[in-house]
Amino acid sequence: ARGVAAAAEGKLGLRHSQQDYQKVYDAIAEKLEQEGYDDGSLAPVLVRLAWHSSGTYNKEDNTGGSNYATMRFKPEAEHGANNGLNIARDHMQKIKDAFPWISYGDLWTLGGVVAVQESGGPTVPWRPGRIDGFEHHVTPDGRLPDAAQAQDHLRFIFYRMGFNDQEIVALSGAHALGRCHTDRSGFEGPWTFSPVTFSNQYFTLLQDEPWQWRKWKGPAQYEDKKTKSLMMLPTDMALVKDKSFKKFVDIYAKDEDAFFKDFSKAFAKLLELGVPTSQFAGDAWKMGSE
Ligand code: DDH
Repeated sequence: ARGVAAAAEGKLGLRHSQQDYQKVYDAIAEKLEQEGYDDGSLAPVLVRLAWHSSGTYNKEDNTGGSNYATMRFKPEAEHGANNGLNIARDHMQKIKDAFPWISYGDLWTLGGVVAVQESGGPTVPWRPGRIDGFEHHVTPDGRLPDAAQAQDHLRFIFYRMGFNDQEIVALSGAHALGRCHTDRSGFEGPWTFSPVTFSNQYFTLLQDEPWQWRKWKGPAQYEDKKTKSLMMLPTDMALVKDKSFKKFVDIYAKDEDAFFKDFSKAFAKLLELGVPTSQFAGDAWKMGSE
């Protein structure tokens, strides 16, 4: 098993230390804020890149996941779910140019960790070891969730990755960050009032606000009755319609620490899907900009 790790290191030329990766972390962190882009930060779209590059995993045949960074290849870049992620990939290419020794899979997943932590979220343990693969590693379209569907679909998609109901709800809390774009998914608007701050507001809003169908020409989505400035997808609302999911929404709405703890665990697990343990040199690190 160590042989594979050694081969991976050989391919990279040498083994890099935590301090080397911390420099990459700092370079990503330094460029998160982008005046004029969305709500002023690239963090949300970098989290989405990390998630979509990992969420293709299928535990049945061990295909997909973050190992090979296959979204670099046209077929996967063009999967409908990945619309707009070219913005995140192009941005991360500038970091890659400055640190050419890092693999794309490590870079994109580290980007997700930086984005969550620098937006005020929990520390997410992370370690390097992913290797760049080939176009034949691209998985078929349809492995990421379809926002128009409901609880059965969520379970079908996330159980395939190896997650349970609690982890599905915790991961969904990432929608505290960011917004939907009509030219990417067709949906429109942010989930929370502070879309560049990682918090449990997604859950408090899901629990407390009255939501109604938005009347518009776009795809079916919900709006909050009071301000009509927030949105929920049909898959988001499934978390309060389904009893087993709702139990965890209530816990996370009440207890932000519980959400942070569970999110950190589930997100770290997500980012390692499809990576053979033998490619990791040791335990995960806690990175950060102290
Ligand atoms: Fe998501 N997500 N997501 N999401 N997601 C969108 C944006 C963002 C679904 C659909 C959409 C997760 C789960 C789900 C983020 C993180 C995560 C958009 C809008 C759609 C649609 C894209 C656009 O128009 O720009 C669905 C469906 C699910 C589900 O079924 C569970 C998970 C698990 C995560 C995660 O990171 C762990 C983030 C962040 C965004 C905001 C992106 C942005 O540019 O802003």
